[in-house]
Amino acid sequence: MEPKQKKTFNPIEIREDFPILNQTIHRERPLVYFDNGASTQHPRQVIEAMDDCYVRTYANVHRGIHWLSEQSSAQYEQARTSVRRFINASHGNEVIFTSGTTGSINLIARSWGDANVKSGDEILLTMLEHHSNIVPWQQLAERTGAVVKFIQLTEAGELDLDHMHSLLSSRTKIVSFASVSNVLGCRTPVAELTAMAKTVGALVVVDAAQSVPHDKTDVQSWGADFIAFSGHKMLGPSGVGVLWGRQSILEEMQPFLGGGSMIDQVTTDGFTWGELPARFEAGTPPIVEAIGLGSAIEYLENIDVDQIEEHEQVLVKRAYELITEIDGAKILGPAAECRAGLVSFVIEGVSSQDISILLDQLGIAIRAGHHCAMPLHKQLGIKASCRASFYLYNTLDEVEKMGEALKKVVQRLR
Ligand code: 7TS
Repeated sequence: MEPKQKKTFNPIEIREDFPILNQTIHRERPLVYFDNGASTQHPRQVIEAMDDCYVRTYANVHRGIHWLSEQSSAQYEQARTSVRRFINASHGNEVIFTSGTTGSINLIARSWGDANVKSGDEILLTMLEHHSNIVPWQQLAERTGAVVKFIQLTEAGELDLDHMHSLLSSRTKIVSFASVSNVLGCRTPVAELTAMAKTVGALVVVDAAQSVPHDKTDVQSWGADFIAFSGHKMLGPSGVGVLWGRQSILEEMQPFLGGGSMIDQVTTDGFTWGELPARFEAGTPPIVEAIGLGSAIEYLENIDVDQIEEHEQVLVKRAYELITEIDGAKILGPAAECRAGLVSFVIEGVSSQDISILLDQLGIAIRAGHHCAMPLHKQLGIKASCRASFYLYNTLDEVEKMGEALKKVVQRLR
């Protein structure tokens, strides 16, 4: 189904689609949800699409020749088509459903990495990465004897492209980086980094978990070989995510999980693989979750991603101002103008954990901790930070509330 006429963007109207946001907690305080970097909430449309599948059309996919299986298989494949359209992939075969960003990156490390990476090869990451884009590569390095290297950040908190340049060599086999940092909120220049990596013939992987939900994604213009993202960060359910891979590379890759669906023939002597994308979707996939993700994409397509991005800019700019007014506050990462819709900060002499606990008592959900980016926190000389991360249903009024609450909380904790 092609997207309909886009709605005019209005966060107040949008909120009506999200039942979970319309509640009070902790002594009648309206819930303010600013933990969207971890996971987003679900509109009725997504809940209803999943519910409808369970109520009317659920069966396993690509197996039974019966009505229910045909219905659910068609809906599952429709979801793949929606993903393809949303990220501008050239073919549905390039869209593999996985369990999430973590599942996607592990798939690449196992399937492509084990076959192509040798002792002495180098895997280049950045200091911005989430553990999901570090540990699978460290595991690959342990298995193969490859070496993992990290591109450093500049004083301004951006990737140091000169350092990247100095690290690239004929030994660089893989370059993998986030398109948006889940801590600093900065966007990385994906096409430029990809072009640099390609000068030494490296495979390019983009961890797009924090950008696909918020920014327009065009995998063809990025020029990377793989991108990974998660359904639950873009209004969809948990348990489903996407690996987009260049078809010519996927065709050459061996599946890392074996089982049902991924084969063509199995005999007592061995097996032959199936076609794409089934080759990488062994076993029963997250059927209803993929259908939910398809519905989330249709919801986002009705709105216009550019407007979501603009709205988040307004919120982040105001949050930046309000946090900066607090004595001893330090915002991590670049200036408000060039960041995606999240802001991480520390406040001198006050524990991030305590801030988050007291904000929660006032109904405001933020995240405190290392946000699964321990190397970055270590580099910044801190153990933890607070993070407020926004999405299309958040309002300026909520940001003002957080600013006021933060002042009170810090006063109390000092
Ligand atoms: N990459 C980035 C950049 C992320 O932000 C996350 C999750 C992941 C990978 C992993 O995604 P998953 O769906 O496979 O778990 N980030 C966060 C976060 O910032 N807070 O909680 C989860």
